[in-house]
Amino acid sequence: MKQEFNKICVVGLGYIGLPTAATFAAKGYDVIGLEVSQRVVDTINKGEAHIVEPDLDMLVKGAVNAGRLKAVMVPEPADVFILSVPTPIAPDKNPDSTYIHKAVRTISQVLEKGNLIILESTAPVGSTRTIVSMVSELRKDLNITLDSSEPGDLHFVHCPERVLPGKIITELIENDRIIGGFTPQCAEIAADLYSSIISGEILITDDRTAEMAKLVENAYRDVNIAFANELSVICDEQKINVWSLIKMANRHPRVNILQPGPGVGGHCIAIDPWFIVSASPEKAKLISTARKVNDDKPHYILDKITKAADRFKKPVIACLGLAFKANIDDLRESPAIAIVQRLAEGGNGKIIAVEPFIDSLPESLVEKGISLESFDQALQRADIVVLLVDHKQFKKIDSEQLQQKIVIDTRGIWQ
Ligand code: SAJ
Repeated sequence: MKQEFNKICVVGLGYIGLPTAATFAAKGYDVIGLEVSQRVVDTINKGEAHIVEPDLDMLVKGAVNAGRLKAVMVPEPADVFILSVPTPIAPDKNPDSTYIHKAVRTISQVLEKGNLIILESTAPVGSTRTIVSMVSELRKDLNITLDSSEPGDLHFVHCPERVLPGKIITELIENDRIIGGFTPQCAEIAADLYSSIISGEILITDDRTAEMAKLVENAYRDVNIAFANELSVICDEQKINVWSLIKMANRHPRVNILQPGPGVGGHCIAIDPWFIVSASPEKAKLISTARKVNDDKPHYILDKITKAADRFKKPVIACLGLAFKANIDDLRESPAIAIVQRLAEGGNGKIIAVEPFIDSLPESLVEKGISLESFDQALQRADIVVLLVDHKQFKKIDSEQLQQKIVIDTRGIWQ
């Protein structure tokens, strides 16, 4: 079924929302981005991106200059609403859908018959249906049926984002895309829209399967990283170099072990598996164990650093990298941040952080007496060098710079 969509409203201009908004704008749609942060709105309306992501700056600049992308703080009517707001977990590890619900209440005021509402945020199974029932409560003037076999005035789908930070623009266009419709007709309409921006294949299903598919993809990766992390701890105990071991094991045609690290960070892999555990706590045994293995890894690394620091009176410890993974500026849920913070709290000497992708440290680290220094400066001063993120800037190093220092390389880049 063909439906004409011209104006798109993207709710939440973060790591997913902004690239999505700019990509639709580049294809000729009129796009407005609804944001709660004045700073983000101002930055985007100047034609700049507030996050570091390859090619994003150029895309945003082009879209804003062409008058196709505008950031706003007050909702306006549109043909399509794409929700890309955060879905964190609460301290008790249950999903926190507050931002989705807030976004739904906001857009409800301006929804019109024929609108397509797309949930792109990763969300617990059942979230799309909750949105349908929320809108049906909030807009009694529209015909919104909770029976997915009957068509209503609005169309609802879940189309999970699946892009990898650091490659967002490429993957946004090239990845296959799952579209789960509240009704088959909803999915068809959304597929028509996405086919105008993506070159990957569109896979159509129902909303609940689409929600679960996204959670499963990230849980699968988490379990596999947990295997690598557990292996690294076992190998430490058995005095085996885990990096050479993995390289060799991976030469088997059906073995592909991932890389150990200081823990799993970011707003996705470390969070989404809990949505499955929260819904099926008795059944999701492997998924929940993997989460615990990965969550334990920063403590293990911290312990290693503390033991090394005990050999000095007041050691200078250089911690290389704060982002949750290589070559991005995203510090959300970063194991490196957790390690550096706890190190400082433990009074383990002078802590220097090196993070080439940021200009200033978060206040929470400054308060703990941590300073941000250049790579060279930090190497000169350090007694202990801890490599936490495999940023490209850290890969080239003169081995002499590490002589006389205790080196803890959590990513295996200097092996
Ligand atoms: N990590 C390791 N070892 C590895 C791979 C990753 O320790 O071998 C760590 C990273 O350092 C990082 C964390 O895991 O701390 C997550 O990094 P990642 O690159 O695996 O994933 P994200 O969080 O950047 O993006 C993931 C992707 N999901 C999958 O690959 C299944 C992406 O496609 C999703 O769109 C994204 O989550 C999301 O938004 O859900």
